[in-house]
Amino acid sequence: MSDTEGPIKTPKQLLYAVLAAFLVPIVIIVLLTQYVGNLKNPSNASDAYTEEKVLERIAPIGSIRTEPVKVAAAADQVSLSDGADVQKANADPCIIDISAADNMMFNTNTIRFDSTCGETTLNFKHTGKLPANAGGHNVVIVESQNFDSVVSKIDMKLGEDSGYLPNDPQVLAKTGIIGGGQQITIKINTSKFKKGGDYTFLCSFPGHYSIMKGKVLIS
Ligand SMILES: [Cu+2]
Repeated sequence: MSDTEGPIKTPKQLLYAVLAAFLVPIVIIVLLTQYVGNLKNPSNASDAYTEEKVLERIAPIGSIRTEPVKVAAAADQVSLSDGADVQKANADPCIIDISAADNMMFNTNTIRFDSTCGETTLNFKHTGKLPANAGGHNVVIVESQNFDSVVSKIDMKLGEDSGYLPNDPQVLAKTGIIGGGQQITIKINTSKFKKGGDYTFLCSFPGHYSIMKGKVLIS
């Protein structure tokens, strides 16, 4: 008869069965709690949508910095006076960056040619907004003693690309006239400039040269 009454046959077995009936559910609950707690933690899943984490995930894989930005930054650092500093900002002494804005001023009063360069690259940028035919600028280099003679030859009929100047031996170098936002580059053979000579750069847009001018130093 007692065989059919189940597995518990002694008081000791009954005691274990009762204890197990309490302890097993408690152990299961504790384990479940830990399992759910761990779901939150691995790799900080709960932080996945913080601003920092989102920005980290959508961060661009690279960025591009264009050269004009760098030129503008270099020009901003120097004030209006010292060409040597303009070139110091540009590591290569054979490259000269110079600019002018709608206020009819170059960003420097001095540019410096290094006679050992042979050929110097001159980058000129119009940082203003006026179009070339209304407020264009350029860079012309002359011997200072020929300044008046050269500006007397300015003639708008010659066109913007000529800098409104004829091809004249007194014009040692010139760029075309450019408008706001434009940039122009010329190569200048600096071997024809004498060390210690007196040279001037100017803008040959009619009326500008009286204030848009500066010294070219040859070192
Ligand atoms: Cu000008």
